[in-house]
Amino acid sequence: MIDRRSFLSTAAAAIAAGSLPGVLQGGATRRSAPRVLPSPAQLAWQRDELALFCHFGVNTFTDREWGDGTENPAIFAPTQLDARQWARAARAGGFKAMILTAKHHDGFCLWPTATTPHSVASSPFRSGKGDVVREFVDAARAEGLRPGLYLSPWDRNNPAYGDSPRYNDLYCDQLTELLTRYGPLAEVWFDGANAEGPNGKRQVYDWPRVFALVRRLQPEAVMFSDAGPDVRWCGNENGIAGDPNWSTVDPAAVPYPGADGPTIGPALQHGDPSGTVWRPAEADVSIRPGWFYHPADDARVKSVDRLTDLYFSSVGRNSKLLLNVPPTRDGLLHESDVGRLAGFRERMSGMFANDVAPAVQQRWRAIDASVAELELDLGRAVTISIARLAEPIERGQTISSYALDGALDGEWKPISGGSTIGYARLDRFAPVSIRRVRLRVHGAADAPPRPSLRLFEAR
Ligand code: FUL
Repeated sequence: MIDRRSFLSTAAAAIAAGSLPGVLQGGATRRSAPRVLPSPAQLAWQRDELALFCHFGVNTFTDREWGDGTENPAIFAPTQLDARQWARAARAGGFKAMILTAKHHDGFCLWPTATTPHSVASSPFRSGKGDVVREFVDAARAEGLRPGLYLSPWDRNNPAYGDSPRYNDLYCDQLTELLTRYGPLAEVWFDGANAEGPNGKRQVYDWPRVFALVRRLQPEAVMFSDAGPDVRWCGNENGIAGDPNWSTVDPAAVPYPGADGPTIGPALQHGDPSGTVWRPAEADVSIRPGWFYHPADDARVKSVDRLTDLYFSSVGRNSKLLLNVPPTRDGLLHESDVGRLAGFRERMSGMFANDVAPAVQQRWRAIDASVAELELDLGRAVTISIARLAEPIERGQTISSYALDGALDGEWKPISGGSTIGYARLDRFAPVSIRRVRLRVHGAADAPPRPSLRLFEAR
């Protein structure tokens, strides 16, 4: 007889937690619409797993998080700026992409733009001849990393801001410069902040125009904002993706960047199994308390343990980790931060060094229309403490719950279990000795695809 107990108890627990409505009550809903699939750019974005975020600009020199736009460009004076050092540290940490704040809310442009004098061209940096964006993209590529750029829609300096058509033209001109001067970009990042307040300026952004411009000028880049269109925000700035976390969403649930309301948070965190667009979640977080560098935070850089937790709560929950490591006033990453990145890489290499089941025969069979199982006999007793599950997302996302059981000699015992899998699901558990393993998966709207399962030896 088939033992469904552990799977059912996992699914029941998920339903009790409100994360799996209807899985057991109604059985699987068969899918009638075509599967929603990721684009090649979205797949490449997800496979990077780790991207470094660099918040750098006038705030670095004023010790603030949000500049008000009145900063004098003369304060922007990094004397040892070395973007290659940033890129080397990122690469050494195992990162595959890197995103720079080309312009933050203060409106100061890190490239010599023709749209405003409020830029590096008016600063002492490289005697007004410098271009941080150029140095950044060149350094990223030289280290094999894919560059991306952040261009804040909110601009507290530009006089056109609030005069909607005029600012929209200017914003598109700035984007055009960034998208045409610096070669291929992997990601274009639009944050959702706009805090002018009740008596402040009201700017109505032309998002369809912005998105169409990026698509036309950089068809291979993914666009991030709360609302996508390619990658969505995970709903918090703590690097913690939702559970469950579907890469599909209902586009009406988060209609535009910066949209607010009680339903937005859950929609960003969890996605929607019957969503009609592929829009995976990106989990952003800073290695320090703030996004910009503040000397007072030098002793508050996240530990290797914390960074490891973040990997599990982002990549390990079908998301991507965008970790901010802000350059200092010198224009270098601080040695503490560089050390943490290297320590993180070392920890990862140790944790994922010994896959105990790389070439073991696996048996895959359907239990019924919505449940299937993978069974492995490792041929020897091993002690494991991490499981890495993955769904073939190039064919969409289907699995809505899973249960992992192990057996040494006798009966199956639960090891872990949960809701969605997607690109990756990472489970950590107390070391357990097993010889046989069984992974049961439930498909939400289709028969579940064969997942991959990797098990790592406890160290
Ligand atoms: C937010 C901004 O307000 C923060 O300063 C930071 O850039 C963060 C990543 O996005 O919207």
